[in-house]
Amino acid sequence: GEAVPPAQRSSWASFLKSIASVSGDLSSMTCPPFILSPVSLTEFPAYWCEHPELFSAIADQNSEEQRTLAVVKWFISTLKGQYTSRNESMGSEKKPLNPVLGELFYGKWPDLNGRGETELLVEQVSHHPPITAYAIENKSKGVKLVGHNAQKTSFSGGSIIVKQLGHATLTVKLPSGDVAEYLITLPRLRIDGLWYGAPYIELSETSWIVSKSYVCSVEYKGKGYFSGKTHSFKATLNPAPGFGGSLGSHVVEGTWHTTSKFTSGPKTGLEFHNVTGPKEEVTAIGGDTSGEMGEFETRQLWKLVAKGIREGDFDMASREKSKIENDQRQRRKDEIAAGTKWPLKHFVHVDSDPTYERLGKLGKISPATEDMYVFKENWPPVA
Ligand code: 0T9
Repeated sequence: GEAVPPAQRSSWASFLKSIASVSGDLSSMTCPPFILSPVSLTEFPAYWCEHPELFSAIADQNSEEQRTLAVVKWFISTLKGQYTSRNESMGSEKKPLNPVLGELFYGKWPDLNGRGETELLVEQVSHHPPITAYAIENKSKGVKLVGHNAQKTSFSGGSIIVKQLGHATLTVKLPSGDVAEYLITLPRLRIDGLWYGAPYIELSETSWIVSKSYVCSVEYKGKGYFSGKTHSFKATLNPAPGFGGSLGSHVVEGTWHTTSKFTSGPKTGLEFHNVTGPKEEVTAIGGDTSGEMGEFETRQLWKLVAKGIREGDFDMASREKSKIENDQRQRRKDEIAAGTKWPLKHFVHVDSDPTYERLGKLGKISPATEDMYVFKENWPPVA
């Protein structure tokens, strides 16, 4: 454990031992302080839109084929932020703050160069297991992403394996009045580098982007696999059954944290995505107790815990964290006593998702159905 501060080596070693035995949900495990992040998981859905111009560009395409390519390009371009940004900002992957039930995060990306404003809304819809639901919308362009996330973790060969549960649906309002739908599933993660105290993520297996006209698989490989390079992927776009006559096939290969190009189809040789330039972080909305979100706004809620972690005052961090957890326990007890349930603010939980079932079949996605959190359209918040 070279990256582990000497005083925390034994606690890191016992943490590693315990993850080998705790399977399923790592979110509530106690970690040595050096590996704690001051950012809650409710902020992570912002990674979906750190290239707002690629999100809005989905609406600007004039054919089904071009639109699908724009969706895949936007998706691939989010991966660098989703899976490597903590290494860049904090030196390694870190354990995010585990959100409380009802925790909220709202944000936006401004309207620049006619791309329209994009709004983000996140709500922690379950605490145990942790489930985060989100909606991201560019209203002026008619592009909207709604999804939820959960994780199932296990330990294998010294790495943490994270199976992502949940999915997202992207909808695009077309000039014709129709709505194009894209089902998006999520890759599997392996967290390596644990032994050294310097965790980082590699992606594996396959995720899907499926609409009624196209099936796109994205295969992920790390060092030593098809291109030999870390963070490699291969995206294969094929027309869905019945669309083969009018739509073309494409293959794209590269590394998702840098660039990729077309390797098969009419655009062979051309660049596909390029994320070597800057990204645009979300602007958080709210965050003071008098606002609509009150104490449940993530940065407000975790303010003192985050300050403790950032400034190395871990006694304060753990004291403040205990306060939040005790308050949560009391709320759950009170709800049981009153026979009530915590009301979700923006989402409604349902057991199955018809869009997932219909499109999932085209990509042979398993499981055959998944639950979902339907976004109530009572948003954006009145500023
Ligand atoms: C959805 C993303 C997800 C959330 C995080 C596995 C993880 C929690 C979930 C999947 C986002 O769209 C993408 C990126 C990073 C994922 C996190 C990485 C991570 O380590 C945590 C888990 C719960 C841990 O904190 C494990 C313990 C820790 C010591 C390893 C650094």
